[in-house]
This record gives sequence, C-alpha cells and structure tokens, in this order.
Amino acid sequence: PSESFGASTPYYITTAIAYPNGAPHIGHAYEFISADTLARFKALDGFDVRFQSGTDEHGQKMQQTAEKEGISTAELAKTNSDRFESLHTALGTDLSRFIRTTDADHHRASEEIWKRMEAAGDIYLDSYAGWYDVRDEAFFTEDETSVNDAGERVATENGHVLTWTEEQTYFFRLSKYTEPLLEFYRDNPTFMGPDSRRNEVTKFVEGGLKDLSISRTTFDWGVKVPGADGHVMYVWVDALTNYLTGVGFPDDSATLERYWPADLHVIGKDIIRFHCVYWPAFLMSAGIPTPKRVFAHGFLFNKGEKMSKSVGNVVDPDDLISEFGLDPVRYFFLREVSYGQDGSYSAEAIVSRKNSDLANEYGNLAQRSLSMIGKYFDSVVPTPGDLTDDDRALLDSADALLERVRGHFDVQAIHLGLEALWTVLADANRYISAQEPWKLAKTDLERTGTVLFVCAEVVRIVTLLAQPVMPSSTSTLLDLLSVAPDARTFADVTSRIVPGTVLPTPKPVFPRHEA
Ligand code: ME8
Repeated sequence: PSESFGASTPYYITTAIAYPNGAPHIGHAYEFISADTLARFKALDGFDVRFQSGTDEHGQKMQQTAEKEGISTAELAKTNSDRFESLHTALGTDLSRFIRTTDADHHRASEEIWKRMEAAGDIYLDSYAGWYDVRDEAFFTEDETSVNDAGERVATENGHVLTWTEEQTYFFRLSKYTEPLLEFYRDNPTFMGPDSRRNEVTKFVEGGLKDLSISRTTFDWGVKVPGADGHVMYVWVDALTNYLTGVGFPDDSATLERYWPADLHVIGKDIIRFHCVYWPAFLMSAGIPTPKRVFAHGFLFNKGEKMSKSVGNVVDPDDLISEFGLDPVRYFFLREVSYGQDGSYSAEAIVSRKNSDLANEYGNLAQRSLSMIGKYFDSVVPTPGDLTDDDRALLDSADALLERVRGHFDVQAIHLGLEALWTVLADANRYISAQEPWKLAKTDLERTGTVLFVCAEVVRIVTLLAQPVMPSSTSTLLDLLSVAPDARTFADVTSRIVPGTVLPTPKPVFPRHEA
C-alpha cells in the first residue's frame, strides 16, 4: 500500500490459484506466506504493490469430486474456495484481490484472450484421440505412457492413471512458438527463477512443441468457448488468464496499463511448464506483454515424507498456527527452507527455530536492551557518548543490512535475507555479552547508555526489515521502541532512534514454546 497512488512504481505479484476440490494444506500455506512476504517487502520498499491469489474452479476433476461427494460443482467450489480465503485471513496475507475463476469478469477476460488468439490464426478445430490425465487435465501421447503393475495405462512422468479419450477439440498452435519462446528466454535471462529451472524448461522447448488441445466437450464445468456450442475451455487456458482478469483485462485499461505485465508469478515447481511455456505463448499470440518473472518454489514434505491423505500426514495449516503461533510458523518456513528448493518440516524443527532463533537470539536481545533502558534510564532512550570501534562495527553491519537483504529479495532468496538479519542479531548478542552493560551501570552510566543505544538501534533496524516475515510481532516490538507508525518503511532504516524518546514498559515479544 503506497501513500500516493501514481507516485510510486507499481509492482504486481501473484500466487498460483489453487484447485478448491479439497481443503488447503501446508503446501498452499507455504506459497501464500512466501508470496505475502515478498509483497510486503516491496510495499515497505516504496512500491505500489498489487497482490493477488484465488481459486481455480473449473475442470473435470472438480466436476468428478462434486459427483463423488453428491453435491453440485458450484457448491463444492464455493465451500472450498471459502476455506482458501479463510486461510489467507488466518495467515495475515495482505491481498488486493481474491479471485475466483467463476467470477463474471473472469469469464469475460477468458473469452477475450481466446478471441485474440483465434484472430491471430492460432486456434483450429481438429479431432483428438489420446490418453487423458483427469487429475492434471493433460493429454499424453502413446510414447509418454506406460503400463503399471495393476495393468493400468499411466503417464510415465507422474504415474497418474489415464483414460483413453477421443473428441473434437480446438487446438492452439503451440508448435509455432517454439522459436519465439527460445528467443524470449535468451533475451530475458531473469524470466525464470531460481536459475536452475531455466535449463530444464529450455531443454523441453528445444525438444520441439506440439500443438495443444485447448477445449473439452466431455463435460461442461468451464468457461464456454465463444461461438462454439458444447466446448468449454481447457482449464489451464482460463486459469492462467486469472492474472490478467485481476488487473482489469480487457475493459479497465488504466489499471491494466499500470500493473501489467506482472512483475512476479509465484508458483510451485510442478506447474513451471504451464507458466513458462504455455502462458508466454498464449500472451504472444494474443499480442499481450509477457510477465517479467516466474519464480518456482519447492515442495514441502512432512518429516521428509510426501503429504498424502492415505499416509494420514496431511497437516491442517490452522493447527500449526494455533500450536506455534502465526509469526513463528511464517518465520520457520521462510528460514528453514531454501526458497526454490524442497523442504521438510516437523514439530521439533519448528520448536527449535522458535526457541533458538526467535526467543533466544532475537527476543532476548530486545528484552534485555529495553528492560535495561527501563531500569537504568527511566525508560528514556539515552544519548550515546563517543562510539568505540566495536560500537561502530556493529552499527555499520546493521546499516548495511537494507542493501544486503534487498539484494537477496530481488532474486527471491528470502532465506538468505533472513540469514543476513540473524547474523547481525548474533553479532549484537556477542556485543552485549562482551560489553556487560548490567555491570557498566554500576560504574559508568554514560557508557552504559551508549551500549544500550547501539543495541536498541540494531533491534530497530532488524525489526524494520523483519516486518515482511512477521508482521504482527514486529509491529509490537516497534511499538515498544516507540517507533511512530509512519516511520516504519525501509526508507526509515537510515534514520536513528532519537535520544530522549520515552519507551513504554517492555514485555517479551518472542516467548519460548510451551507445549
Ligand atoms: O496447481 N508443497 O493448483 P493446486 C509446496 N490450480 N507447494 C505445493 C505443494 C506442496 N506439497 N502442493 C501444491 C494448481 N503446492 C493449479 C494452479 S495457476 C494459474 C493454476 C503448490 O491447488 C503448487 O505447486 O494443485 C501450486 O503452486 C499451488 O500449491 C496450488 O496447487
């Protein structure tokens, strides 16, 4: 949220839109937390941020799940979409829009992009026969399939059981975009992150692209193909278009011009092909600019095991939040998992981070510094005397944090940004142990004041920069430092706490975990 719309640079960031055919799980929560942190970082860094998430409600899988549960597809979609929206609330996500692909404006946007691709001569009708994966809504050619132990035809790449399907469908001339896409990747080396993903996508495209079946006639739960009775759009055509719908495509050209192309699509690693191959090809065809960057995070595993209903290790994000607290959970996932790689979580690992990183390293430093200012200086921020080399070294490393952390966040290396903050917290803890202000207070009150000023200042800077990850705890801590609500952006990192400022009574902000 910016102070004046129009003054600051726009930044449009999205998550994938989830399938609401079941309840949200930790993987979804992880994606929302990480994207929210990236969005908040940009907002605090002065950008006019627009942040979108939502639900991907069409497709055969939704229709089949609804039939199994004996409810209408619309009801299934609404019930579960509401659960995803509640999860955003529980996670403290700061969304500009929660989009549902059943929204009226989204149907309008999907029809429009279809018409533009058609006008470009990229859509044609043909008959299709092939192996269909209902779960991923994707077709496979014979050579991409194999037969499993149970004698079922499965997709070789993911083991999903396939059904033989024959129908007349519309096709998108994806083959035509093989060269343009390769050129696009060459010209835009930062389009895909992390870097390691670029090779795998480029290789796939270099292998040559086949035209893509983009309509279905065997069910009707989808966006109707304009002018073609009985056809609904392939779910990925409308799903990807949600990113455009949310910024006013096609009617609200002011919003569209301001926020499109998107700055960042945050997605999981299993849907890279859709975002890095199909999506730019659709957009090129429709004459719409391509997004600036797609970043794929890894998958989360429960103690190293894949989460699945049959194993019974699917954890409800709400349970984690009520057990450990929202900010510790947000911190844990972003610090523990290298963003872009797979990660594992367990209750023990969360407790360990909560106690060592938050309660010990961060909370104790803040609590000791603030309570000594209370005790020795009547809760008034002391005026620092001459700075020693140690004082200066610590302040310099805190002052250098904004540039360092920003550098990491620019390439979505959230974990490295956090590591940088915690390195300075560790330095500050060593500093306070070495300076022993509680002893100094008996002999040299001026020096005590200088040490506590330096500590309070380090806590302030780290806390400003930790806001995107732990919005609520950092807000409390900034209150305890009497930092005014309008002095909490990254532009304020370079100012200093004003000596003479009166502080409220300190209280612990990062308690140890109690089972
Ligand atoms: O893919 N760990 O929806 P979805 C981390 N509707 N991330 C995970 C995960 C895990 N265990 N499981 C899933 C879809 N995700 C499509 C997207 S976008 C135009 C359409 C991530 O509900 C997954 O990678 O299956 C994806 O980014 C998001 O959760 C939604 O997954």
